[in-house]
Amino acid sequence: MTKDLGPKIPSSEITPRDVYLSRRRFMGGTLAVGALAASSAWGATPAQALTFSQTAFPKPADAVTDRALATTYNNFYEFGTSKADPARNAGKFNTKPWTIEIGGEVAKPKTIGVEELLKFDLEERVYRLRCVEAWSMVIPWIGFPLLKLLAQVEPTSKARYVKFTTASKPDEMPGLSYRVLEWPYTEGLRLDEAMHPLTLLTLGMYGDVLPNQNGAPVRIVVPWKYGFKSAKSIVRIDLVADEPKTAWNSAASNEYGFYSNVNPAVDHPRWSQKRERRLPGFFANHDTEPFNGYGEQVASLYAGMDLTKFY
Ligand SMILES: Nc1nc2c(c(=O)[nH]1)N[C@H]1C(S)=C(S)[C@@H](COP(=O)(O)O)O[C@H]1N2
Ligand SMILES: [Mo]
Repeated sequence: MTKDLGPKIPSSEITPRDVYLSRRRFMGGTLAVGALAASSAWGATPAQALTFSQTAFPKPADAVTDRALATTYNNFYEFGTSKADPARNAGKFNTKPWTIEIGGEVAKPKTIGVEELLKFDLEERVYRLRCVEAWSMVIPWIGFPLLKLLAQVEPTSKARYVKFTTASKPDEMPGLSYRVLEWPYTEGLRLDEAMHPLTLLTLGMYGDVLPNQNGAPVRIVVPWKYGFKSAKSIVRIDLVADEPKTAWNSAASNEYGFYSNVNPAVDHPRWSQKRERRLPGFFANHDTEPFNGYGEQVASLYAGMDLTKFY
């Protein structure tokens, strides 16, 4: 089923693979990169390798972003608003034990621990992450399609949206003292978006569990949407009838729509979305692609919708 889910990347963007990928190809099979990460100069979380399978999931031709960058240049406002803050301030964030409560319009509400989530078939997905601020990275995430978890709770016929609520631990998250957003950070998807096989419930990256600054222990990654839709450190998932309020949409609905599909044709009111800065570059160096390059897989979800109105 996942065979033809890869993004369309023009061959002009093909760059030599970085060390990570060549090492990976060399090792093959189940990865054992724990040792690689154990030298963790790249973040506060001790590295802990995950076991996952090499799936047929196609990799984009883009070079994978250096893990040191992906774990030190973050948006996670609960730990501060500058890009370096999360890696600096997330060291005290305690993610053990951790459970997600799933409820709302479901036949079988449940509470599930991270240990249980780790027992799903984990796979690696190399996805572009495109921030609404017009920068992007390419990250090897590890997780499983959210739909597998949602199927277990049996959404009722009233369930049309999914709301994600994330952690709010004032003693461990210094950013919560600043009312830059309504806390806890919340996000939402339409049910069919949440059930799309590209939507990944994510437990790791670069072969290891998620570092705190990247949303430990569990986040989602929705690769065709701006990065803020990918809520970090999730504690609750509710199936709901109506479009839920979300943190960024509540803060400035004219700037951050509910859908927030990556769309070069719809500018942010304060800047263009036509191009993006693939980090570590300093200048816009890539054209932004509709749906972040995943249009073939997801455009049909929006058939007939005016995406300038539902931005
Ligand atoms: N709880 C929470 N989740 C969040 C955010 C946040 O501030 N708080 N920032 C979002 C934004 S704007 C982006 S671009 C991505 C960044 O993920 P990364 O740091 O793993 O690259 O996380 C998203 N998820
Ligand atoms: Mo973002």
